[in-house]
Amino acid sequence: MYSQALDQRDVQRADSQREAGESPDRLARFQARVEAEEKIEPNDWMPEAYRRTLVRQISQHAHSEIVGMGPEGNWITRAPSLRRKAALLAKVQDECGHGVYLYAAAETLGVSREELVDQLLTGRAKYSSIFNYPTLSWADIGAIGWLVDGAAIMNQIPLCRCSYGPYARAMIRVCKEESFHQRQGYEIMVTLCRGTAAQRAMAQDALDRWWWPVLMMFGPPDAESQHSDQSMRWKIKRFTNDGLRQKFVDATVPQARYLGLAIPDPDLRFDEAAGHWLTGPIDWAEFRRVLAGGGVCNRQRLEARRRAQQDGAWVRDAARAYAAKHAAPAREAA
Ligand code: BYC
Repeated sequence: MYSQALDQRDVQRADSQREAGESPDRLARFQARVEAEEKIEPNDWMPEAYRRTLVRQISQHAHSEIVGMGPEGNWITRAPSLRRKAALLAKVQDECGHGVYLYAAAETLGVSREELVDQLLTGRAKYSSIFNYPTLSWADIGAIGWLVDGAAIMNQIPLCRCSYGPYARAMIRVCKEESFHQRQGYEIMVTLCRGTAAQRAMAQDALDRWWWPVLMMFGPPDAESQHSDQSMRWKIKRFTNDGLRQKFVDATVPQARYLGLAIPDPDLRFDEAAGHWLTGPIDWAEFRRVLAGGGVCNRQRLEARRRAQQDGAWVRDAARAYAAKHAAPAREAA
């Protein structure tokens, strides 16, 4: 622990030394490249704060994909048919793949995957609030695909144009797969809504529980978002949190109506002049509570990751031993 604290101080010292060497000229040249829509690549010069912002966002995104496998993975053995099981299995595997691309993109910024995973397991890094809610019924798998992946696509399509090349390129493939995820979820909802009264009630119950947490996925309101302004200037983010949330609401309300489901918001109304669906107030106290560890499943989700880390220790040891064994003859031959 003590040596870890020292290492952390060393890292912070190195960061501020790098920051001190950032001349206004260099910063202006960097900003001009961003504004000209040039992609910033790993070996290019970049301000330390830009690098830190990307490591934070990309790694939290990676953690979300990995933690996000848990709530759905829970239903693989209980999927109602072989077809549903195969689709869900493929979706959960895709999410693991997304986590891996994203960790690789973060590593291009000079931070190791081990350090990033350690930040998650020690509670220093966040993951999406949405994965701290439980999956209580099969309809939740439909609602997650439709709403959670729908929100993810809304957020991630603009990230395909992020100024940092490796993140933008990873997002292109991720978004293609997310689109399949969203459709498999919506198809589950369509099937349930065309089914028995009990199936329709199950679909409505899932929408009732997931609607508000999904709106919170887009992050705090713009007025309270600490990072949005700077991330927009750097073209890491292309839209604000509220802007994306509104696009999602506008796209999703008609989908709920097609399903014959009611959005659980008595204040929801269409503003003719603005051409937008306006929601009632979001309970930001709940969002803060979940971020602070007080959600229904926070503890369970982190415990699952810690257990996976422990259970995988022998695989990492074996891989290291294998690499060392093969490196020695190669060194001798050289
Ligand atoms: N949950 O200044 P702000 C998926 C934090 S994966 C937790 O607006 P920013 C999927 C934020 O990190 C979904 N924390 O921040 C996977 C910051 O705290 P720190 C994940 C949140 O970064 C499997 C503080 O609040 N998607 O879809 O400008 C199956 C202030 O916020 C949340 C991504 O990660 C939240 N919801 O904007 C199915 C996309 N919101 O870091 C689906 C990439 C905010 O200072 N990330 N915070 O300690 C982003 O686009 C942005 O990071 C956010 C937040 C829009 C999320």
